[in-house]
Amino acid sequence: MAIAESELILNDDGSIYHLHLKPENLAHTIITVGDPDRVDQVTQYFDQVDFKIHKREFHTQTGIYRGKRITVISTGIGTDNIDIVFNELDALVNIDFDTREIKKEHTSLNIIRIGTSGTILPEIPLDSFIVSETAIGFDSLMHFYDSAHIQKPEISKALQTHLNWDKNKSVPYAIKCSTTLLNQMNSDSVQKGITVTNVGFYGPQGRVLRLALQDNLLNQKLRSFAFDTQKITNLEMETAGIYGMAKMLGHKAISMNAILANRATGEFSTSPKNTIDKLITYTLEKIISPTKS
Ligand code: R1P
Repeated sequence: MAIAESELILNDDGSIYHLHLKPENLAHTIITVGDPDRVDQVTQYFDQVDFKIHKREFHTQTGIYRGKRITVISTGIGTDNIDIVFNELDALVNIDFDTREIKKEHTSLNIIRIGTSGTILPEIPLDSFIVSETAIGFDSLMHFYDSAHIQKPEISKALQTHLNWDKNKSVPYAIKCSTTLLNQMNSDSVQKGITVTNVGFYGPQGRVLRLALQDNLLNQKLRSFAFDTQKITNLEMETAGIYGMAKMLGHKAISMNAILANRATGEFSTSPKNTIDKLITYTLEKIISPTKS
């Protein structure tokens, strides 16, 4: 059945509503970044860039890195944007824009986030890299979808008990990364961890400027939580949404985090751009390296 014009909105030029992309503009390997300016920071390493567009916070470039076609897209901040980006990326490959029907053959995308993040563990060094093996969402995005089958409720339940979670907050959801992409991106220079995805940067991540918090001990309790010996390593704002949307839609996703802040020691990186650059070149090399099983 054709999807109505109000549900799948296409622009006059045939591109998808927010991202302003047409199917031919998209590679099947996609790097997402939060900051629109980081798109150029990634594609500066490409051999060629064949396509560029920007609309709102969604900047996209598609080009070739060492023979591999890659699209780099900025999502802006937060899982509300991830809902838009992932639905539209999926529509670009899995919905026929002429008939507005779901294609019979499913196309799976490989999606890699290159983002910044803060650690809550004092022993994790500034400027190091964390790959999110598990993401726990403190936002509510997954609760609007039929998503129980992709969640890990045992992790979420253990965390809610440990945190004495306030019932007015959204129930945390836990989702695993793609094992294939984890194996591809992992190395001795990257630490695996559990990433918490927050609904804000300040209060929701325990930062106090002028406002009092509902739970002053949140980060302290997050620090003492462990599931199967794995600890919560870092906080950011997109990964759980990315993992959830990718799993539900049949895509592979992995989140790479450059640790710019240590929330336990109060330190912030003195060379954030350099650290992000290193994570970008690391990730690009891993993308073109042969896949381990
Ligand atoms: C907050 O400053 C932003 O930085 C982190 C958070 O997830 C949030 O989007 O990631 P990016 O640097 O990729 O945007």
